[in-house]
Amino acid sequence: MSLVGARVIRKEDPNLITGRGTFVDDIRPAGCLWMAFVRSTEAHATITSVDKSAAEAMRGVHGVWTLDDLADLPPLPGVPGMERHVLARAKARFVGEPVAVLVADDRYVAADAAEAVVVNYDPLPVVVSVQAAMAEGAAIVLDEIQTNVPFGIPAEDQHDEVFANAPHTASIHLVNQRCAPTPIETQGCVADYGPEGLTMHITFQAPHHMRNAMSAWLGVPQHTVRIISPDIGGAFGSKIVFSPEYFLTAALSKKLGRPVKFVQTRSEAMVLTTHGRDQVHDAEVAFDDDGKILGLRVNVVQNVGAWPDPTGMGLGVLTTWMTSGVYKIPKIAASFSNCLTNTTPVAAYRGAGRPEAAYMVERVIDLVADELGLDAAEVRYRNFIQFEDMPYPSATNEAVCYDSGNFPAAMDELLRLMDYETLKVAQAERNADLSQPLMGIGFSVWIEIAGFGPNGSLEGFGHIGSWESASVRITPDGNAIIATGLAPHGQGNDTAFAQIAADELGIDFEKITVIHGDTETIQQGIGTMGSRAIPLAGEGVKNASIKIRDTAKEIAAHLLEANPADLLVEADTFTVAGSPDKSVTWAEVATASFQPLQLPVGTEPGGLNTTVFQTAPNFSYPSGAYGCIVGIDRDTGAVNVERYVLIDDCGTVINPLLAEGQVHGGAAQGIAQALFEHMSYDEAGQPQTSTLIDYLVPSAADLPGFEAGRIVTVTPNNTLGAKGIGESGAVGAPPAVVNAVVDALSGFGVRHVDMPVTPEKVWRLLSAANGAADAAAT
Ligand code: MCN
Repeated sequence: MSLVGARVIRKEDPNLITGRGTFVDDIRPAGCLWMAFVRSTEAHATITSVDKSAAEAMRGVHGVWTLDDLADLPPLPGVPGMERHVLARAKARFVGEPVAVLVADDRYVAADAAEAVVVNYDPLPVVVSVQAAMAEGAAIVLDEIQTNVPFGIPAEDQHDEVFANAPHTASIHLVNQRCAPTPIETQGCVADYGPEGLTMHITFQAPHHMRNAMSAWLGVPQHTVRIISPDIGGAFGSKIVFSPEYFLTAALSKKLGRPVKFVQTRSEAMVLTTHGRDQVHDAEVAFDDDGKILGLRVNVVQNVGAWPDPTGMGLGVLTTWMTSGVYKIPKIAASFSNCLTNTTPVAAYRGAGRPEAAYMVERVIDLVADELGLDAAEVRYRNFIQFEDMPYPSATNEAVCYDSGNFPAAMDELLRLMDYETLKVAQAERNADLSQPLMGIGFSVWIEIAGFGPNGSLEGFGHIGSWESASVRITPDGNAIIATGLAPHGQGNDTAFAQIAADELGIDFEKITVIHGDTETIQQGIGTMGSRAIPLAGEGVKNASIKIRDTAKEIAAHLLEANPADLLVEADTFTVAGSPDKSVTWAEVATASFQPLQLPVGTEPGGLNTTVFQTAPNFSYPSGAYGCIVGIDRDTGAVNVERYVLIDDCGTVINPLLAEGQVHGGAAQGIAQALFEHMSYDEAGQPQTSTLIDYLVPSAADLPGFEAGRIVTVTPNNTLGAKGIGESGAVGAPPAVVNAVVDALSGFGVRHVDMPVTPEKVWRLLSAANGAADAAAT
């Protein structure tokens, strides 16, 4: 029986749920010191003085440093010409930016010492919003570049004639608010710089990427830097950023000759860890009387915060690439600008640029339906790219070619599961009954880019390329060890990789161990980003397993005096087809592989060990159709998600249990973005939501029980036929919620509500509409 496609429970869990996981904060080397920051209380200010004397005099403090004291440290790897330093240089540019660092005996002394450092600031004008930062005469965030808009890509053609001649046009202004990634485990690291080099335990998604960058930054050979990403309690994209604290612990460990540790508190994480989203869209759509879209123009402004992070600078590229969504839009003009502000830097967050695109297109489709008085599902059907159109080159950019998908089929399945026709009748009844909550139905038919990245697309990323490494090694007792360069942090990839290998090797699933996350045991790797585990590393595991199996068959055939082509392998055993009594076990073959006299002539000993550097010819494009039903309290404006139906298409599913878990988690984040989460600042740049009291991550009670279905269109870009699914829920979920809310409120003349759709916003809209109705009646 094939394990690919089976609902296998997670290999990882017994360790984790019995408290045997090893997270960074569990690493406590002897003599370890603690690092703490003095962080800016001002959003934009000249640092006029830093008085370290009281802190330096405290017992247990080993040193206090500003950037001037660490002048030998180079800037961090980053965007050329705009590199950030490990500490603020002359000016503070956002609240929470590290101004000074200190090291003490333990975290309590370190925290007290940080309080004792006195920093004087001369405040400067602050820009928080992109509108303020782009205004004439706005305060400049980075003096060295003298502009707040360091990068952007304009549209080649605005398609004016399409818009001038279209029967209808409509426009919409959308704010995709700033979110904090908020994994359960905050960022942390333990650096131990000894005579033989640096060993670092770190919460990082791409250990090899960090090794390469760290060794270059320290100016030491790569093999003297060992990066270990142990168990990681979630990341959602935020642990791929070169945060200053990682580099400082290494530098200070080297300076002091002692291990140095830093683990963010939760409120530090809210301002130190990069944020996500924060885009403003102005979209204009041209369409005909039937609701067929003729053209789409969108201008995106990305708030990148106070320091441009390379992943943050690339978000607009991904958004503009995906502005066609699942629709045939003949003319697209998509442009973006990156804008600096006095806020925490913005970088990758689950979906990274694609949720913003999906949100824009799906709101635009509802806008068209609303303008023409058409059913929102019907307008989608009229514009879908068809199954026969695949592979489909999008009109957005020549790099974007959808590999596979069947959007009408996904929508059919969604409407069937929702029972749409019955729902519409129920909606009409409910909305006419003032004693019942208002009801709204919303859709999101979305597509995203996964499987980062195809040949060439990640070149330059840590000075390597666009692949993932997968090694398979058979031990003499017939067990298999799989090692991948991909370092997961909650996805359950060990289980999925073992399923793939078990099918190819014919070795029992329980006898397969997966390792990752240590640059000493795994020589090269890229890491986790852009839902690439299965399309890249999974495909690599498959190909490495096939290679090993074929070599093993040669040895088994030699031992059995049979033809390798006649051998079958299953249940840990090679048998000769038609002669089941002639067999040899994997353990016997693996043992023989180390015994030269047992091997066929010309076979080297130790050969059941191979590494594949797996590439892909293209991205994979998962897609889906989501439907949401909301109930809105007419008195308070509170939105209740009554049902959420998810139809996903990630091609071949390796493990439905894990794939559904991934979608549930992502959809929870997407629904939370739609209704609850907003990392907000006041006009002085002070964060208003830097604790989990103010920043509303959802609890299980805030979420519906998900109803999940699936369609399968395989990708031609790997032999598994599998696309990534790790970000799908987060990409697809928000628009269905907002579309449902606007649908519920449409009878009150409401055309749009920005996320998060708080009870207050809805209450104000209902009150305004009721007030207007009362005024009209008198
Ligand atoms: N899977 C499957 N069949 C497929 C594709 C995936 O069964 N065709 C299942 C596999 O079991 C696999 C898992 O889904 O283990 C995820 O695989 P994949 O979609 O290839 O994505 P990655 O492992 O590369 O995950 C990255 C993605 C990203 S980019 C973010 S951000 C993210 C996410 O996954 N952050 C997460 N999921 C997360 N899940 C947890 N628990 N924590 C995070 O921080």
